[in-house]
Amino acid sequence: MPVYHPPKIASSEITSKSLYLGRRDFIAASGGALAAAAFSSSAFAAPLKAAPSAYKVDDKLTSKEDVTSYNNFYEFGTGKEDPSRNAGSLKTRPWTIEIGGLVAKPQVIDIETIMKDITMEERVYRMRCVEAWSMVIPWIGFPLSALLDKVEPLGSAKYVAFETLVRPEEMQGQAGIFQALEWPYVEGLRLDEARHPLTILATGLYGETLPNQNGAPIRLVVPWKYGFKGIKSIVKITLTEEQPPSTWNVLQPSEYGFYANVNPAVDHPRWSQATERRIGEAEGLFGGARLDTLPFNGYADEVASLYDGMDLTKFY
Ligand SMILES: Nc1nc2c(c(=O)[nH]1)N[C@H]1C(S)=C(S)[C@@H](COP(=O)(O)O)O[C@H]1N2
Ligand SMILES: [Mo]
Repeated sequence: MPVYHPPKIASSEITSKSLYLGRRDFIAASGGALAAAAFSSSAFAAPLKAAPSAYKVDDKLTSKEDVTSYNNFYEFGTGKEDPSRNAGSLKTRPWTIEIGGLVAKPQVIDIETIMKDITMEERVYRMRCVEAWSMVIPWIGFPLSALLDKVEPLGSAKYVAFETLVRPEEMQGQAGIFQALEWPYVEGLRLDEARHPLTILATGLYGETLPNQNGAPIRLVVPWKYGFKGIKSIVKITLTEEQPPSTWNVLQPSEYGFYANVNPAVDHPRWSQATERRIGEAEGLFGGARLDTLPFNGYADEVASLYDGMDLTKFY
């Protein structure tokens, strides 16, 4: 029986002095190539063609180095550098996604079929973690609605539930005595959120297939929500009538909601959500140059109407 250790996000992740700065110093001190290679398992990434997209923010891109070496993927450990160090063991082929529940055409779809049948496009999105840091990432993917269309959701379907792979032999954070979360990692969206054109399944970033640490071979990206909604390495999608469980909400409902819309006006009980630290951008000595966090992460024009009439301090 594993011992279940609910994680408390350290305050060092929230303020500017983080492990992340330690990593940079380490790479500089050990002089480049070897150290950099140790932090990157993008050796498996292959070029991936994608159409350019209209969905593109103007913010400066976060470097590929940062996007692929500062990660949250607790299946490979709770440290920011653990996923890039440990996710090389994940076998991403063969890979299937089982799609079922309240649909007319339940099916098991092979990732190769998805890559072949659906047109991929680039989406440059901001990503805002609930820990108050953010990145700008050039994803490659396709609207989740394209996949939902294939299975034909029934009229009774109101939500979409997602599950990550459970495979302790390849995911070292799932093996052993101490485990951070209950597996599988699960997430969910309301069906209208899932069908929104900004909601994508990503299969790549920076012009290549997804590195394992970013959720290969396929993960969810919902740019107006906190990053934990973006469930990685998906193996199962289920259409449901009831609101499905989501890992962080089940773990600590007072701190992490089901909706998790980025909202500078609703603070996390232990830290402010009004500002954020853009990874890779210098902060002043006194922690200056933090960016203001935008309602719905800057996507309010597109998505605010999904929540008309809802009290966002209650449905956080
Ligand atoms: N299966 C799974 N998905 C996950 C996580 C996780 O631990 N396990 N972490 C989430 C969190 S908290 C964030 S911020 C994003 C990070 O995505 P990135 O590492 O690609 O930037 O993944 C999300 N998806
Ligand atoms: Mo996160």
